[in-house]
Amino acid sequence: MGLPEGFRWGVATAAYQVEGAVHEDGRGPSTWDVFAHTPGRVRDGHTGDVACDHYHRWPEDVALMRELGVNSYRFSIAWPRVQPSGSGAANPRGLDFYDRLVDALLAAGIDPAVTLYHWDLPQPLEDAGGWMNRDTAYRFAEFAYRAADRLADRVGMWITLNEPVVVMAYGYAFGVYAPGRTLMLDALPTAHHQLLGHGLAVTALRSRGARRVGLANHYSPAWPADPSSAADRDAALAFDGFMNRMFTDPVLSGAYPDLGALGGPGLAPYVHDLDMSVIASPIDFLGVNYYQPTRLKAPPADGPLPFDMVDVTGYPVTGMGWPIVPDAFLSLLRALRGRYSNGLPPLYITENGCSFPDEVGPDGTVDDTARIEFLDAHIAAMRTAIDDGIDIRGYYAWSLLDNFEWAEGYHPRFGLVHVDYETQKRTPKRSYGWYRDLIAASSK
Ligand code: IFM
Repeated sequence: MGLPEGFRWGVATAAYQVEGAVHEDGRGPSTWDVFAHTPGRVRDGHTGDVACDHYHRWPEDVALMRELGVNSYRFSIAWPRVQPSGSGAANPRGLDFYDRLVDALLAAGIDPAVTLYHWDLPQPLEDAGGWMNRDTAYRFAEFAYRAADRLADRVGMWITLNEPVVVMAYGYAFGVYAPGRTLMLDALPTAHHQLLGHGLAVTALRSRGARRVGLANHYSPAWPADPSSAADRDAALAFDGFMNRMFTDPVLSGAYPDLGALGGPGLAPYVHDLDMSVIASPIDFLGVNYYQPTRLKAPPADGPLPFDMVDVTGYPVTGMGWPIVPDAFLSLLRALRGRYSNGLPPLYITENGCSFPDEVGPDGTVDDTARIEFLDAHIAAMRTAIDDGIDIRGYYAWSLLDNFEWAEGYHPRFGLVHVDYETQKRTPKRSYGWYRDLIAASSK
């Protein structure tokens, strides 16, 4: 079976990871500016201050995308550019940047797909409690309104949140990402407040004419370490609820999954009347970010969580050490369809990709055969899912450019295009040419 009509082949980035220019045109500080500038938080003290300088070099980057042949670019809008203090009137100069970018993309035949929240919370909102504070959900909807007010006439696709589970877990529970809080299970309210922000933003976006609205979740198939062990199977189920269901069930079916395994009262104390119906506002698509499966075993009796993660062995790994398992991607897509059946909206693969320690060779090329193999196998898995009748309408490779990989700084290289951070020279890797040919062939 072929791809659906109008299938989107894209590439993705996020503001803090590529833009740089953190002090320009009235941008305020975000949690990631503060976190990255705190000694010991990011490997080798790297920060997003300059990143890929996409804020200035976007014309070159749009030209790279046009040459690549993608018909969509997924990027995020930095909230602290639009509302430097996190609320109030929009900063027009901040929005001007995205306005220019959107126009240039459209002129190049590339449809913009905008993410509103890819983790760069304005620091003044964090100072007021961040996502632990219910009010942040309302501030987020206000930001969504202002962004759409300026751009919804030209932006066809809006993604409210990117991977809210990562914000909750890495940002507020374990403290390895901004804002670096270590609340463990007390971080749960950040799940509800992000989802409430999503639901409120859906309405705000539509009120300004946004045509297609959804969110992008991170999914990881949960494998019991020993499938014959009931305790390991319970651990995998608990992880599945936490990772794969907590941010999807409420949106698609209006209720949280059973979080009893986490102990305590779960999310009930934070849910106000009508919240669940706001969160379940109909969406037009679900964004799926997939990288790897996770293996779980029962935790020790005094463990803080109802699961322990163990290495997935027996597979090749990426530069991050992540196991490469395209079959798990296919089973994830089938599981989503099985779980939500008719309630599942069309899917877009909003992120999929891998890092490797790519280097420019003496002949000036970057031979990233391993990335080509990764992408080839995962795209094949997606095509099998489409053949199965799963409604998948687009695939965005993560990422267009090598970029700031959060707590790992610039060490991992996820791009189809190599970036020399000393000179900002862009060098398309072999995978760029491979993806270009794939897109051209599938468009015939
Ligand atoms: O770089 C990140 C991105 O910001 C969110 N999804 C996972 C990617 C790779 O870790």
